[in-house]
Amino acid sequence: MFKKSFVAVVAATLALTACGGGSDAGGGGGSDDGITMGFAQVGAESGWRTANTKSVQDSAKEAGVDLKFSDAQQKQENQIKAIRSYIQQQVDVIAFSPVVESGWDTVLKEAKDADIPVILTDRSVDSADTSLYKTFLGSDFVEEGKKAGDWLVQDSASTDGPINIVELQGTTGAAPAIDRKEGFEAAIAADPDLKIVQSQTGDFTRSGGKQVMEAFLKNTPDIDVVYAHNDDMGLGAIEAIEAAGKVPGKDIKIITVDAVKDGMTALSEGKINYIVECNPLLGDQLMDLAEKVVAGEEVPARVVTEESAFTPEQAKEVLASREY
Ligand code: GYE
Repeated sequence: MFKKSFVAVVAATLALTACGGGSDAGGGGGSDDGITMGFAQVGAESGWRTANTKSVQDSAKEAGVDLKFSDAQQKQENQIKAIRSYIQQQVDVIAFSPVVESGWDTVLKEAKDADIPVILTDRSVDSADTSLYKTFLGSDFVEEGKKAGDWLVQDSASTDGPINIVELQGTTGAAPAIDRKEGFEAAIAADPDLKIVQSQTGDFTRSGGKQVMEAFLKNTPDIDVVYAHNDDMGLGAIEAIEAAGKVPGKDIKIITVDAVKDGMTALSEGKINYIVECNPLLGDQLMDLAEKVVAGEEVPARVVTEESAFTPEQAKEVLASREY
């Protein structure tokens, strides 16, 4: 305890000294000169991720936040390394989007012991000790899965007989994969005709979605619906379906999550039937939370992103003005 506060005092003194040396604003301490954020990104696996990275980088620039950015290539060990290096560099705040939910307690404790606040963005962790991070900013993935399932229940209300669904799951162990599955399953339970006959991970990538869909098409007769946990896997599935001589959106219906431009284009062409939106533009809210957390202000423990969903007609309307 003593040691911890001593380290904190020394760190604060160093920070103030650094401020006094180079700044014109001077005085007051705190964040006059902008804060330093270490951001450990998941990777570059999807269109959503690319838009999210750009949003974080643009917002940091605008807010005068000195951003240290790393790309973990979808590997937890790379993210842990990045976080440890941010701790060593004594950044003011660490933000990250955990590739999987489990296994973070040790490194989060290290950050806490170094008095560096952590913000979870986009994806969450399953740590029982919620004091290990200040807040979680991102979507309600269970809700997204529910919206996808609800649409299917409605869409198939007038159809008789079994409807065979194949599911392309996101990265195994990732919060959006776990939650989008859970929400979807809960919603389709309303109609006993709706059955998931195959379910496998495509790792949130286009190539993963294509590969898994090719296998499904070979080994599973009578596929009626694809539920893909993101647009990219759905777009990969479209390629596989077309290569097998079938018409995506007609012979096999497709539901995805994200609503990035490529997904919305396929939706407007009728190749995808429904997209549940997941908003990647979290940068501004993240910088705002970071500044508050560093200043020692209270922030809500959970900040949920607002989102909608799109039909092909709605996609046609908004496509031209879509930012990402
Ligand atoms: O849906 C997917 C990306 O965590 C919400 O990750 C994010 C997901 C997003 O790879 O496209």
